[in-house]
Amino acid sequence: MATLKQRMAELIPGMRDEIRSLLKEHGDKVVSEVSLTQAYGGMRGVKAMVCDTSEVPPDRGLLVRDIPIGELTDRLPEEIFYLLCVGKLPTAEDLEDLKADYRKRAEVPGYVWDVLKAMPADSHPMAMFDTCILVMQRESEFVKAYNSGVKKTEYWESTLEDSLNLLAKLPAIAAGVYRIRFNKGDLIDPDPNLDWGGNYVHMLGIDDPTGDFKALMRLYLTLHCDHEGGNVSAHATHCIGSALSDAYYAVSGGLNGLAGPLHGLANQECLSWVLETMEKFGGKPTDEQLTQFAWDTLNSGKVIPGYGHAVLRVTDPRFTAFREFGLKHCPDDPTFATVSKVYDIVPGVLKEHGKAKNPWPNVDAGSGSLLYNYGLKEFPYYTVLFAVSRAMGMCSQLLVSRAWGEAIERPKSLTTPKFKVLLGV
Ligand code: HAX
Repeated sequence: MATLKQRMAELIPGMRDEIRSLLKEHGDKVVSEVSLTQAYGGMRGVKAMVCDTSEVPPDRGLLVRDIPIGELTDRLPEEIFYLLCVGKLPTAEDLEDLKADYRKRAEVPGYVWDVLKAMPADSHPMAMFDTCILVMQRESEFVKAYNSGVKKTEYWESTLEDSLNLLAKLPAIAAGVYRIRFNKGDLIDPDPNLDWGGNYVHMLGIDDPTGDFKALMRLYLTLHCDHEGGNVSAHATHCIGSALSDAYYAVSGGLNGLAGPLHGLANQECLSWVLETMEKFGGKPTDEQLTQFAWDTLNSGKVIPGYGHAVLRVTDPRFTAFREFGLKHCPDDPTFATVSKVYDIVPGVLKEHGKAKNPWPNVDAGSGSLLYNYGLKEFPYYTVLFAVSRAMGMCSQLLVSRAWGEAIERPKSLTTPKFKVLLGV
């Protein structure tokens, strides 16, 4: 941790100065206007938040600290967390340091397993995962620091401690959720020689003789790391954190938002939609069959999971990265082949349907078929993988906000009659 903390300590004073002088000189300037449609429409497009870790230009997709995600696909998730926090990729030495630090912090408190085992057998894996994070809140270093009266300018240091303690444990917790929820037998100890993503596969206990599943997991954890500040889970984490709730409260809360079907749960829904088509048509459907199935879904008032996006207006580069992985490693797998066919057909159907502003696939459209191919077949579990990764974005956003001392969130709401008065109607 020495180097990550050191690099952040070097960076933070300059960042604070920059923000302070920007606010001093330009604080009164208008950056966004809000229409009534936006107020009732999920605040879509309102520029009223700050996120310095990543950005999603609608025509390019995710940039992590200005680097397109497509250029980061061969990086380890550990490198991505460092990049999110510091704005630069780590040197080989910095990376080794962070990996060693994760190893030291990886042990999960025994009471977490007791809580997991006490949960009802049909609990959703996301509810189990989020509960584990929440139950560890008592470990918070931030709470101890806050209660002992540390200065506001130092809040980020104990937030970094909480973030690292939390992230280091997530693969073991997530794997534990899998093994307990799906009756896979005893928990598996981590392998100290493996990295964060590789260890996750090892602890899931799914055979990986070629190492390809570990490669997929590293890619998965890298691709889902962050997606700017306004999506439901990032915004929820940010909002909770702005009350100076610690990282355990904030990340657990944000992940509850990720568990919604319009957000991270879409990856489980997506695979089930693909499998449904295959079951209905006895394998990979024809173009006509799939077109009809897509229309039937839309006509029954449902969305086609994995397609559309609140911000993106092109094919998600994260979908493209998964697709390239699939084309390289399992082009003939029937589920992957069906996902490819869906990609050929569904954008045309959505365009003709005329509602979705973005007819193209998002990150969730293809990942499930790859997990399925490697033997991770329990798709209600898929959002947990997303959550392990997204916790990196949540923690880094929390750290950066705390480092420059962001204010508690408190936008103004109005009643419908008050809006009418405001508009003179
Ligand atoms: N299928 C059918 N209709 C769709 C659609 C889809 N895939 N995507 C959008 N629409 C519809 C919307 O439901 C909306 O209809 P109404 O006017 O009747 O409400 C209309 O098109 C306009 O929506 P939009 O402005 O294009 O999209 P939003 O910003 O409102 O919503 C969503 C973005 C991602 C929620 C939406 O595209 C959707 O529901 N997609 C399917 C679910 C999904 O894949 N979610 C995962 C997104 C990525 C993510 O966050 N992962 O975590």
